[in-house]
Amino acid sequence: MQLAVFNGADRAEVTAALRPCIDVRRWVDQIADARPFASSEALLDFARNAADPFTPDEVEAAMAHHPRIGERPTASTTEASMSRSEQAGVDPADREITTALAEGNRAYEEKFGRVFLIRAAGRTAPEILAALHERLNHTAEEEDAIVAQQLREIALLRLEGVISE
Ligand code: 2AL
Repeated sequence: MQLAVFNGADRAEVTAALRPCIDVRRWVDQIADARPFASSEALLDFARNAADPFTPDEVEAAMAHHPRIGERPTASTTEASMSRSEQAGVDPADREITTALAEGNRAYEEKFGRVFLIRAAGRTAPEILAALHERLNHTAEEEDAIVAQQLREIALLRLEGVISE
């Protein structure tokens, strides 16, 4: 969507475009209400600030939308297609890496009680696996901060993809 269209569109259309970036109503509403933006950069800066911090409830709600790494969603929603493209570095046919990721995901979920979440775009499968192994050593508090940061990075990258000048 072009920035000029985003600035002038009805609220419903704008919130529908923003929600697949991250399903946090406060973030979506604050951005929709702050229009018009003078540039994509101004929009991204505003969105970055509105995402910092996310409350623990917002993190939990947003997490529910993210499939496990290595489990590409097949749905035809915008969110699922964003997720597939973010996970493009993980080849589902590579059994060695998908098995290692599945084992790591299981261990992570057992320890932290939620899905392992990482900004996958721009990362190779071995990089994701290495991060997973390292993060398994963290405390719950350390992971809370990392997960919120990964959600911010995913939301901002998605927003960048939604808006053009
Ligand atoms: C994801 C996803 O779907 N996209 C991304 O960047 N990370 N999932 C995850 N569990 O980390």
